[in-house]
Amino acid sequence: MSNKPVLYYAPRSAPCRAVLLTAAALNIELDLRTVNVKAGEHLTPEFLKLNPQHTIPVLDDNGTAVSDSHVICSYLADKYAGVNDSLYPKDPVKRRTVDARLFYDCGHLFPRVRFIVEPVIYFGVAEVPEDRITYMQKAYDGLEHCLTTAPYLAGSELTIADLCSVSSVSTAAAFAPIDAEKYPKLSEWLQRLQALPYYKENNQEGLDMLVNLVKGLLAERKA
Ligand SMILES: N[C@@H](CCC(=O)N[C@@H](CS)C(=O)NCC(=O)O)C(=O)O
Repeated sequence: MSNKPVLYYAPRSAPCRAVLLTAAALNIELDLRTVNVKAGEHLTPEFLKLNPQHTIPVLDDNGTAVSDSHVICSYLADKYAGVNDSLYPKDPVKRRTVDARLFYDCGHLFPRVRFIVEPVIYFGVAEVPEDRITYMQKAYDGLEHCLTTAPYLAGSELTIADLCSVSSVSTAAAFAPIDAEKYPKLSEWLQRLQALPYYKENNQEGLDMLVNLVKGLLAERKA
């Protein structure tokens, strides 16, 4: 008998929240184990055996270790979605669009988010430089164009690209507001994702914890 897949994660982390959203969309129960990055729990020999790159999230699916949130989400969808493959289509033509959107999150969205929040959490920074906010907002443009003719990033159906991107975008928006006049489609998309029945529990709660932490540290240091 196989056990529930174990997810090593932190509720505040955007990539971890992407996996929680995907698991909820697929109706998969995970065995959640928190990892405290600030305390160095991701650098223990046991954790390094699971993921030598020492990032969270990491999934341990009955002995199969999977790292990187985008890879975990595609793995979960491939393995557990059953006949309805809309979250991560098997058709190579459809899948390539989803993959391109996932890589945009991995290469553009999340790195810009992390350069806003991580220096505050880990390096005692007292202010987010204006150019980081502007640089974050610049990445909204690529999303707006994806959404010109479709409600979701890869077309007419919700995919893991939306779930991975929304964890980054919702975090970004707390620090680099989305101008609804400039990015109307992106603003609507965010509201569409926020209306998912599993969004609050699997993204909003951890997001609120992160935003309160970062804004609290910034306010303390400004005082
Ligand atoms: N591309 C990775 C990024 C994961 C990542 O950088 N996670 C952060 C926490 S939000 C982390 O583990 N930081 C610790 C480290 O990089 O050593 C993913 O999507 O999983």
